Amino acid sequence: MVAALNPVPSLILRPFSYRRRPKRTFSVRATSGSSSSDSPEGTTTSVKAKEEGGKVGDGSGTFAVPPNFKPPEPKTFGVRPDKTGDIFGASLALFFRLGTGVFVDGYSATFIPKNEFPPNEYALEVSGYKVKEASKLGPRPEKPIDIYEFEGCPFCRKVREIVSVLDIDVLFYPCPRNGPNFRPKVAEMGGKQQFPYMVDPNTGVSMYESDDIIKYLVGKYGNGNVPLMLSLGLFTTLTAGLALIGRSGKGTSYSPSKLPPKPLEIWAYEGSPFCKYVREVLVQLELPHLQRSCARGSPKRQILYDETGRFQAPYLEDPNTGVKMFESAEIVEYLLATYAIQ
Ligand SMILES: N[C@@H](CCC(=O)N[C@@H](CS)C(=O)NCC(=O)O)C(=O)O
Repeated sequence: MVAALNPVPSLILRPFSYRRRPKRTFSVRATSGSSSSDSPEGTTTSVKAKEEGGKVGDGSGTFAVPPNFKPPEPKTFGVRPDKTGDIFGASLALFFRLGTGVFVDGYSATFIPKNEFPPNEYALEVSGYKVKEASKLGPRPEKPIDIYEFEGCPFCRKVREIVSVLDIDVLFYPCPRNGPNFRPKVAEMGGKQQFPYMVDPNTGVSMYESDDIIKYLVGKYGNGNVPLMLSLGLFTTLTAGLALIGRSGKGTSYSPSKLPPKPLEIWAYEGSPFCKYVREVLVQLELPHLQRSCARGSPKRQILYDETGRFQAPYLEDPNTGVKMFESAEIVEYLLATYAIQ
């Protein structure tokens, strides 16, 4: 059977309110035959999933929580001892990219004595002080931007950095090498397999070329200025490439997986090594995921705080199983147990 995955972000992700969570509105239909093109507003997000062991993208929605699954206790800035090398490798990116993707545009921080800080408000705590963080956001996209890319690609990294800097939410369609679903979809939409590829369902604009995507996004959803570290041409691309060496190609090639009917949701940002470690596996398994970008200074940190009683990234919400969890190492184990074809 050939199945069609029809994520229709335009239906579900109506205006992002930073107080109220948008309703998840992806619908997937399993059909035999060609992919559907009847998504409202003409967005080209339907995908013809290729069969792989009869399991890829069957749209059945029968994904179960792994046996004995228990969400782990969150440990902010804690590294599980067996993951020290992985997190260290992922942290090297911060050095090469001078922290680009850690802070939202126009970031500022105010130190307030702990006892003067309002309760129930998110803040980083630093030796007796609460750090109130803020940023300056541009116009907000009503619907998340679709980006087709893969983790181990320097050009894609540049675009992921600007996404975090602008604090915009993105529906990522992973395109690892040999990925059966979204690589062919990009060729179908744009004419060639080149990554990153962006589709903005708010304007109907779609494009290749990382520098063009960056300029488009800062023009539309920022203050029009490309941050210095993303404006240095070859130097930017070289350092974005060096940022990947600590993970030696992780998140580049496809591992056989079951394609779920609904995109996963991940609270994450490019500057976090813990998030990077998780995204590598989301990409490797070709799992579409809606990133709720939440770099330092993002007002969305308060939303997660209100929902869970804390802020910590990454945080995974899987609408296919109902699982919600913190902790990068356990998130990776969960993803492999639920979606990898062994
Ligand atoms: N043990 C956690 C650590 C995650 C973590 O500490 N993430 C940082 C971002 S790199 C965070 O959320 N810090 C809290 C904050 O920024 O307020 C994991 O492996 O996921």
